Amino acid sequence: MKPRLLKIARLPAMLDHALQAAYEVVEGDEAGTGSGEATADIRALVANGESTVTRQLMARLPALEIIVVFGVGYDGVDVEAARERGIEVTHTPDVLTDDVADFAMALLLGIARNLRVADQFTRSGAWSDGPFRFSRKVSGARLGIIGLGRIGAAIARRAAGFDMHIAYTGRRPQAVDYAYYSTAVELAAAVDFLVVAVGGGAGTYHLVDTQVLEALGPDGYLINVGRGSVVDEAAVALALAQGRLAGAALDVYENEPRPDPDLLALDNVILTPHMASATLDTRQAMSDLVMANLQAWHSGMALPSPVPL
Ligand code: NAP
Ligand code: 8YV
Repeated sequence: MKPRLLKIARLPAMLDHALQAAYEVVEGDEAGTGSGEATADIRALVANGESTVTRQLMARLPALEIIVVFGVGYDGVDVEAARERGIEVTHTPDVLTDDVADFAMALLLGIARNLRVADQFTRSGAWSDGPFRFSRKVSGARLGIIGLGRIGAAIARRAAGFDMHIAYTGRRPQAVDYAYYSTAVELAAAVDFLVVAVGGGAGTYHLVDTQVLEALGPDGYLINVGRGSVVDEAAVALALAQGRLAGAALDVYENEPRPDPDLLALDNVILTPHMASATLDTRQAMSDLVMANLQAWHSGMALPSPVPL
């Protein structure tokens, strides 16, 4: 008999198939099981980077031994509650870093050069009435990165290829040649493009607020590939509408899958559906890492990618 596993998030078909081959997959939700199935023997739970795994959910799963997150971000998992119970938590770092950094640059270039509106302009025939308006030069501009971790550092490496002047903020300075600012406000005041590459959770909630947007200013651009909770989305919509911010390109939102409705009508914004890591190659690598963590746990081996202590 296959062991039973609780799945509480939508996963790509390739991972669903791999899970189904090894487990009896019980489809559930963040409140427990959706179908009312018994959960007393469930020892493994699979979630994704956007999932919430509360202490209450864990309490409904008395045999739970491992929470496997399909994603690098695990801010929705109550890791402290898991530790108290000796439940392992794993995630999928590194394998998605390149894609997310590539996508951050695509968003940055896209909003600076106005790609979304330029495409509409060409399709609509408006070009016959004259040329498209000027856009913003990226090469040589000043870039600020909030969160110089795996993804932030990969963005910096790519931006160096555009001769950008790179600065960052984090909880502490790192041994790198980029300029360090101890606060997001100071960083925003010093750059043209501000990229959020930090994870979610209480420590980063609304790190980008009205004050940071004011510091970035009417010629500044905001890009978010980190977590929606890091940015005060209503404040961004207001600043864009009032011309206090030049543009924003967002892949993540406070309330997914519904971006703040005030953003939808604006021209100076690009909105993508949390897709920065969603290439076929990377989804396969993330799926493989999920399965590798489960297999290691089953055979009592060291887990390939537990969340850091
Ligand atoms: P990481 O290596 O852990 O990097 C996170 C960085 O954030 C660390 O360098 C950390 O540096 C910094 N940090 C933590 N708290 C901070 C704070 N309060 N203020 C400023 N900086 C802070 O993680 P990663 O692999 O780069 O991933 C980062 C995040 O990207 C994930 O957690 C996830 O939310 C997001 N993500 C999004 C997508 C997407 O599809 N859009 C895909 C993958 C990941 P210090 O410790 O020095 O502060
Ligand atoms: C995924 C993410 O899209 O890794 C993360 O933290 O946010 C993204 O890579 C997500 O986890 C899959 O749903």
